[in-house]
Amino acid sequence: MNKFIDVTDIGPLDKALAEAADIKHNRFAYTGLGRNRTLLMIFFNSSLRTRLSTQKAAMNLGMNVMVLDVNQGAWKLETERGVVMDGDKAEHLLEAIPVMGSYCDIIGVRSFAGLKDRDEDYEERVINQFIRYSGRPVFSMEAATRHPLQSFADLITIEEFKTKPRPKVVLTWAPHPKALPQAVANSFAEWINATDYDFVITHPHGYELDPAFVGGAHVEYDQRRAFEGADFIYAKNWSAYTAPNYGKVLSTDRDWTVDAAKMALTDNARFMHCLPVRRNMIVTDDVIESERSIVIPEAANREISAQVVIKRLLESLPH
Ligand code: AN0
Ligand code: CP
Repeated sequence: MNKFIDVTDIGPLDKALAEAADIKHNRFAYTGLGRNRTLLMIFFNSSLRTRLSTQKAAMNLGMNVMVLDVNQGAWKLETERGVVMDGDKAEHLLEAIPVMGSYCDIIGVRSFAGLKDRDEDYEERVINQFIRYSGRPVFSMEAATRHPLQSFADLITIEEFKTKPRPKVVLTWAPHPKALPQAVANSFAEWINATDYDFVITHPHGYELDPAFVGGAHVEYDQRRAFEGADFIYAKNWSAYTAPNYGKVLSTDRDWTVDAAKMALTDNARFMHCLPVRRNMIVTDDVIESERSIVIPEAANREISAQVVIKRLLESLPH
């Protein structure tokens, strides 16, 4: 594996899940693999979990880790080619990327969607430029349209907590005051569609996701109906995908907030969210604090998904 951008990069999911289970029980079995290897983590956007879990995963593998917050202390970067750079941006990404590549062996990149130009976001320009110009294996720490380390951790978590072979998994939109990317929802759909689970997506009209990610999932506009008999409720907000509303907040209707009355419609479902979560917008205090909530073990599994991915990237490096 020499990049990790989407579900296809990880190969067969049963193998990846078995490797995750092995690593979870033997976190320090591969400390020799990362010796004298350096991970560079580049953040164009904020993070708590991704930053800490990915650094921890790399340290478990014996790596050295460098973290760059592009917006704090680095030169402002131009990303468009052909621009006359007479504004506030002092450096071009096309120089910055190979320079950064020269100091490390593996690069992780976080770069969210701009939510202004759909084509630009869905072309994944920033992470693709890293792949093309860094000369290093690159992995996504959430790019414009996907968050695969999150989805992999979500899948590990569902496998750990499921009580039937084919659980009913429901991805539900929930309200949020600010425009958020579709990345977490897209990626979750992409990974769950790669399993044989019963998969339902529910959202208000206007919040349809890219059909390429929805795939064969059942889309149910009535949230309460979607919740019936569910084993896992996965809540997430996203902004509109469909033109002409791309990147817009169309609703903050708290009738879509996940609460105890809706959870009572499920088959005693587990509650999941990638975090950070806005309480009493996305989910009520009592639901996220209930014993059915697995948001903390879900977040803990980010260390495991990252370690599988970094281990495989290390194994791909020339000796
Ligand atoms: C981001 C998002 O929705 O993509 C990161 C989630 C992991 N969330 C926020 O910006 C609140
Ligand atoms: N779930 C997730 O990626 O969290 P952070 O944005 O805090 O990294």
